[in-house]
Amino acid sequence: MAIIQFPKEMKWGAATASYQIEGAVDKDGRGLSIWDTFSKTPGKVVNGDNGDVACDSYHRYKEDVAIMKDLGISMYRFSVSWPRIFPNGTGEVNKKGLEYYHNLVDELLANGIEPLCTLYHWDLPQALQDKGGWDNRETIDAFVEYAELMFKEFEGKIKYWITFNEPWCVSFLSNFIGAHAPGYQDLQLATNVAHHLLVAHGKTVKAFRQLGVEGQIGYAPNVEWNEPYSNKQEDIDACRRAGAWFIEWFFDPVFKGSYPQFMVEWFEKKGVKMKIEDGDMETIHQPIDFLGINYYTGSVGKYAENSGLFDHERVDAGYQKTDIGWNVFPEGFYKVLTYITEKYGQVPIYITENGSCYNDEPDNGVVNDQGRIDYLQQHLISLNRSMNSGVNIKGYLTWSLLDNFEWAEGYTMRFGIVHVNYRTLERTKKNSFYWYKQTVANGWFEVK
Ligand code: JJW
Repeated sequence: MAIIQFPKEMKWGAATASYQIEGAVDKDGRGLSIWDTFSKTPGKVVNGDNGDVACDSYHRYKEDVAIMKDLGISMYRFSVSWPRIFPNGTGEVNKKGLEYYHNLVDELLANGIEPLCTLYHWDLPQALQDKGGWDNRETIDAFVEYAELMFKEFEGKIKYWITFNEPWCVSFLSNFIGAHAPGYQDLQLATNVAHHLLVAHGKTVKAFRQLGVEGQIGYAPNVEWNEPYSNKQEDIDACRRAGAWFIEWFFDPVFKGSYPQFMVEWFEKKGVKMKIEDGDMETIHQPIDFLGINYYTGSVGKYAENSGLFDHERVDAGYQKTDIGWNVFPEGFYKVLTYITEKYGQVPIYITENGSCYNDEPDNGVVNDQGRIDYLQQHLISLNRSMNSGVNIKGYLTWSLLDNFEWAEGYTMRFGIVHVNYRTLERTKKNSFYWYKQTVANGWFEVK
């Protein structure tokens, strides 16, 4: 038995994203996003699911805030649907869209919950995709226009801002692997997109400073831990490349103002030409107030000639898997956080996502998701170890408050601590909700 104790100042929260929970896709003047298009393209999403209704949080946000209040969290991370604000991506502003987020934010503040707002959680206006999306540098300016409007509109109400959620997913998963919208398979395109996201991030941080917004701004890359199968140099190097695709590729430009040279050389061997314009790297290299980290999983891997992009292959090392098939790899959470701190310094970190997929259903009103409780406990122990090793953790937000639209997996994969019945839209608090509630209230838990 052990007691795992967290500092009193630690913020506890939960996270969601617009397209995954809101529904109401044709309400109040919302424009289309690339996820409307993608989810309605046959074969892209399991069961042909889409976000038309999702959790209907657009209409049920008061009920959802009441759930958060009961949970006792001090912070809620949500994202804004860009096409609700700019139905055409740029130009005319849709007042009704702003009104929805004012209502949500006011409800949060009235309940003592700090809003943490993500500006881009994947729902790019389709109107901008029609002009090339993130491959087109005009999208950078459209994003800054949208961000500036949001900063001014919510000044004094929203104090924590995130530019981009999971830039690796937005670029490589969506434009090289092709699993997410817009679904292309082109490494040059994906590399351009990754760069343009970083430039848009930097320009937005600059605008935030120039406007003198009261608050803090950061971004939220997703990271995985890649553990070498052996201490052979070729295994170590393969895992270093696989890991750097998430970490160094997206961190070095922001924290050091350059791309990792060994990765650039590897990409150039694959035929990629870096398209960097004068001033881009200085723009990206802006001090940020905090780093958001999304961590779910890690894996053991080894060198395998001509395997994938990096001559790297995962090895099934017998770890338990969540229902989506991802390894439960809590030591990777500790390792990645200490790695980032050693490399980039003691930057303030919010864990903006961490959670697991277990598809337990209610039984007489009870959802016994013991797998999720175990996952949470193991990852919070790793987090606590990292904090005791000098990692500057300010807060922890679990993914997700609610079961929701899990992108290409549709509604088949549940990450919530609250169950959602997608037929009736009824919410049922899972056992993990009660475990987390107690942990949040105490600031500690007992390992059993
Ligand atoms: C990789 C699948 C083929 C979300 C991936 C699929 C295809 C080689 C969860 N984070 O819903 C990563 N999530 O919206 C943000 N994070 O490859 C929030 N990453 O591989 C959550 C999916 C993901 C992924 C999913």
